[in-house]
Amino acid sequence: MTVSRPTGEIAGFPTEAGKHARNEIPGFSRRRRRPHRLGPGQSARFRSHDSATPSVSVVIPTLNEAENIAYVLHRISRCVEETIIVDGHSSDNTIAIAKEARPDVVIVYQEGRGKGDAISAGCRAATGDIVVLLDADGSTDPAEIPRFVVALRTGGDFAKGTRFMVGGGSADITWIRSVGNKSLARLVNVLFGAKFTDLCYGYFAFWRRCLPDLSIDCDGFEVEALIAVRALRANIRVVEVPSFETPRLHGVSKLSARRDGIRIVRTIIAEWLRP
Ligand SMILES: Nc1nc2c(ncn2[C@@H]2O[C@H](COP(=O)(O)OP(=O)(O)OP(=O)(O)O)[C@@H](O)[C@H]2O)c(=O)[nH]1
Ligand SMILES: [Mg+2]
Repeated sequence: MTVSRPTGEIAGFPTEAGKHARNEIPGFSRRRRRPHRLGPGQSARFRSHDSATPSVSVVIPTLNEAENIAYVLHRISRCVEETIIVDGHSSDNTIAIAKEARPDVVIVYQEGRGKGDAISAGCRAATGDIVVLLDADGSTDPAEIPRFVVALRTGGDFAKGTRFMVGGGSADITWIRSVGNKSLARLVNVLFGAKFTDLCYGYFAFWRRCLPDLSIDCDGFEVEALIAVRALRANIRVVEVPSFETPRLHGVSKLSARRDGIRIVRTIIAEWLRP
């Protein structure tokens, strides 16, 4: 993986900051709590070791998204400290357009293949207190980033976007994918005693100090399920955040419902069997 920061410096990874990421986090410890959602009116809590003004890194995996990436980058608030795109060997001019749209964008050149590998690389390159993941196809609106940040600042460790709770929705999901996604969420809920309303959705955020717990080590579209299940297994506090998904602006999906559905089931079962 190679990281290109806007200074023009091209650095191999891990960086010094990345190597010491775990040490940077004072008071990091595993907590023994059952995951749950914040309820309406539940009081906001803030841990002393979480920065009062956390910095935010946005990580966006891209694979041939030249027609969409400028729209997405323009919608990211200037309040976001770091925007990273992780490119998976795009054969179009995604990177050039991204640099033009947002000159301060950090480019990570993915060495492996697949969305999971890209997210893993992007998270390792991120330096913000909070890491937000969203897609490059225009279906996940960066204007919703503050919702995720608020959910984390008011007690959540991992904020998972959901299209299936009040305030969320989708103008994109097909009937077959909706049924598949709900079945997979139910499988996770039964096996892990969770309450997810949505499993396979690429919009989520977490405190970067939780990255070691998530240990993202998969390649493909099973990445969202893997991260959600690892968050449950690590007993970090999971909250759901309503989000509205619009159809991708241009181009075609890289996901295959059948192939990736099977990979997701395998991932969930493997995590359940893992000691
Ligand atoms: N770096 C990288 N990004 C990828 C790869 N595969 C997909 N992506 C990106 O991951 C995001 C989600 O991929 P999509 O093809 O939109 O999949 P999806 O959102 O599940 O499917 P649709 O709802 O039909 O769009 C997009 O930003 C893609 O460009 C990959 O192998 N490498
Ligand atoms: Mg998409």
